[in-house]
Amino acid sequence: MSTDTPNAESKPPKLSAVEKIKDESRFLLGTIGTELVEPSDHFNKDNLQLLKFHGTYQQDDRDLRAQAKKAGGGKAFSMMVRCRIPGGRMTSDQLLAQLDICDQLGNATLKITTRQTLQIHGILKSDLQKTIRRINDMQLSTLAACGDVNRNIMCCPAKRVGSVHADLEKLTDELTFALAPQTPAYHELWLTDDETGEKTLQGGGEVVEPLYGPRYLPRKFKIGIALPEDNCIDIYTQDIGFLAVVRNDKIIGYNVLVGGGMGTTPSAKKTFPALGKRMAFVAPEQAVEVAKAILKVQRDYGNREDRKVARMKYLVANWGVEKFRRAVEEYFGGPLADCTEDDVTEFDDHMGWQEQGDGKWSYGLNIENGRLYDNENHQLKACLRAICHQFKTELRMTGHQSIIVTDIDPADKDKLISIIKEHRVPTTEETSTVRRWSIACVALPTCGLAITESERRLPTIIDQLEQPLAKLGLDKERFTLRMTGCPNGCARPYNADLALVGKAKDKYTVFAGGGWLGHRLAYVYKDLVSDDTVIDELVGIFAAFKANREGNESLGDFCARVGREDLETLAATAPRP
Ligand code: SRM
Ligand code: SF4
Repeated sequence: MSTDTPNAESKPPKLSAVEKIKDESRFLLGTIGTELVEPSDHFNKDNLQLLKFHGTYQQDDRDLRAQAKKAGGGKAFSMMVRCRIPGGRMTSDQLLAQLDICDQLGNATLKITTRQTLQIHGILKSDLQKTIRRINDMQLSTLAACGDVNRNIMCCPAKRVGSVHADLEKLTDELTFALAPQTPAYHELWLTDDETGEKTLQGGGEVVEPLYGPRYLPRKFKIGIALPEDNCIDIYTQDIGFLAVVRNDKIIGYNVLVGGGMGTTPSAKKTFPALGKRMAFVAPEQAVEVAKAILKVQRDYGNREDRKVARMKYLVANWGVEKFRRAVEEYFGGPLADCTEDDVTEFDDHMGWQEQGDGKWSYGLNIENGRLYDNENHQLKACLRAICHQFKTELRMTGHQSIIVTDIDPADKDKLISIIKEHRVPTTEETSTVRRWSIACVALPTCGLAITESERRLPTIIDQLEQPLAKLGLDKERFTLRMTGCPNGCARPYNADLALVGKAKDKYTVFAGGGWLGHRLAYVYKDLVSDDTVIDELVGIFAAFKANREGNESLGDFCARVGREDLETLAATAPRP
């Protein structure tokens, strides 16, 4: 290490409680096996931390809490099970299997997440092993879907012929493989039959986790891979972003961004959302080793005492990107080149029909907030089942919680649309622009950290925005609208054109001035806006935009240009629709 790179050993460690749990867990085994065979309907505290690494969270239905308390009962516990589906790519059979699991063992819904994967809610503890096993039977995994490890890697989901997209997907798969935890605990807990439940770690050799070590990372870790003309995976919000540098239709390398992240705790000033910083250019064959080097820097120097500031973005912010890069170079074993000037220029959500370049077509179907369910209005699950049975093609999930059906012959395009319509699911073309470009996190009733509604509230907010937007002539205007039920930022609100972030009961912070390109942080427009005035606040912003925009500037660019105070004044005086 160079002299101005702090030495890992010089740090006197006063480990956080979670660090101790990881350290003593025998590589994530803990006593999960014993608890699994016990009749209790929930797991105890320490194992809850370890279960995350296996892709599952213990939750309770918060809608039922008060009722249960009144009746003298306890919480209605269940497990959320999240898959790891790199780049969101899955087969029709895999989606069909997930739909079966959610119907038979879960709460009959599936959630497409903001990181291109699937979550099942409402799994009983007694069905957990069966659920994880069935997911693995379909060649999917839940290992490292959550926890202090590298999570599901995001990659542009567009299906295109040619080396560019093939290389993006190859890198996604190589990174997934190279950064996967190696512990045999996952296999032993979920994929072997052992009636006793007592587990002792088998196999693994001397070094069970050569990359992570016994304490894994200080915190969760996220990677995204994008093209400059298509930042659909929000590269500036990732711990590591690989931005492809393309010359003559070939990827010649990647500009590597480090230290992005959204989560913040407003009461803790030391926390903040951050955009990734441009660190270095790497050749394609260096990318995996550089990712490993970055991960090792975070592993050895990231904060293990205070989980609030343990994400890599704080290390990058504390050191500055130059010093961080020098540490990466030391682990990598050589100097890295400077970034090229290539940066993000567009964001394609891949909705509607797109040509793949091989004579076939992909259709992006907008899924409102990623929730797949059937009700009296539409049969979304049944629709996807019918599509899977009919076409048996590959499906891809987007970072905006939607789904792309690939490999459709031109002759079958009408058939696909008629299946969608038969199930009364709105096609992308029938979906308003504001709805199409919106996303919301899960929040209530399953998320234990939710302060307000999000996924269940945003659709009705949009219902009330559609008419005013049309009256202002802004109904075709593209802007990202993102909502979260707390400041953790699971729908990446802090770089959107507009965002609502749950702050107190039925009160939101309104953010403005980010943008659909995702390369600028938004500012707090107004805090603690109550639910019954939030529509009025948003319509005020639209009216100000309509009356004062310059040329073709986007909503986010307009809000960033005028700034918070002027935006407030303009919103108060602009003619309302
Ligand atoms: Fe998230 C915690 C849901 C993407 C930042 N997130 C949670 C938990 C597990 C709540 C908990 O800790 O008890 C939520 C489970 C809710 C539920 O009922 O299912 C949850 N996060 C989600 C998902 C499902 C939202 C969605 O509706 O799609 C997303 C799953 C992604 C995946 O497939 O892996 C999800 N979470 C994100 C993102 C967006 C992203 O990664 O692109 C972020 C912001 C980016 C980032 O990481 O900085 C995000 N989630 C957080 C945080 C704040 C982390 C921080 O650095 O402060 C937490 C809380 C924590 O870790 O302490 C959190
Ligand atoms: Fe839960 Fe908050 Fe994430 Fe929404 S943003 S899913 S409320 S942790």
